[in-house]
Amino acid sequence: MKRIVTIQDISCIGRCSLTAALPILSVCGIETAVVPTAVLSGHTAFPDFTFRDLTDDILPIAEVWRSQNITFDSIYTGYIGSERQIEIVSDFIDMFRTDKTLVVVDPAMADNGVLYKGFPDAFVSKMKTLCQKADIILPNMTEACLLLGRPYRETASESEVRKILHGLVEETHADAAVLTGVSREAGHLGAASLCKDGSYDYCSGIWYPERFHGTGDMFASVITGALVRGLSLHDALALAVDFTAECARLTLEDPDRRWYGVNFEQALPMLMRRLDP
Ligand code: PXL
Repeated sequence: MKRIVTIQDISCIGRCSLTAALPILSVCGIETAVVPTAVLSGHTAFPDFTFRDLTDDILPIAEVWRSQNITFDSIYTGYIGSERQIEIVSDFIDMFRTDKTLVVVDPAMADNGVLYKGFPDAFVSKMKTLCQKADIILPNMTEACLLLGRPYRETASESEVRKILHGLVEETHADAAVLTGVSREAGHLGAASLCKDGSYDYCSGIWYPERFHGTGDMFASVITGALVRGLSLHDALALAVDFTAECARLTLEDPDRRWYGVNFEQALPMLMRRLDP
């Protein structure tokens, strides 16, 4: 069985980061080790929250794992709480990466044109250095614009999307960049990708006109799980887009839906069926 380590926070309530990545990767049939970067009472969109920083636990965990010869097929990083923590996560990648490791960096730091609460502007250039360690990066439009120092625009033409993706691949040297939150036709929302070899791809699903929190984490977890399972980037992209759209549909259908995250749990059977038909 393949084994991933995912490095991100535990938002105790909020349906994001580890509480989403862990069940999604388990459904993908992948053993999932976790390195929690921080424990928050809830994600940073809650009006207030506790934050226990676990930066100083990361390298001791890594050192014990190294002494036990534990290896990973993939290292997948998400929300990281501080610039110092990025440096330590970067050291973690250096400790465990081999020629065969797939390093996925979701630069989870911003949405809707703004950085998440608590991040200084300098966080962006630090996150860019982590992206430079990745095989695949998965920014949304806000994160991509920040990483490239471009002004944020909610919509982008196809040529702008291609330009952004070219910029990302060029400046991070990642094998592939996947840009989420791209809309090319009315009523559809999807993701576009560009590989180092110049191959461009776009997949879309139905666009539900509502802003949902945490969908980037669902998308990143599915694409990582699918790639580790051996799917092509195109198939992984299509699956992640469909899963995210299904999460949105199920959430809108729920009269008791919560404001802070999507009903991804109800979409897990669909993910399982698509991976093991
Ligand atoms: O969904 C991304 C995310 C993860 N973790 C924390 C967050 C957010 C987004 O706001 O605040 C703590």
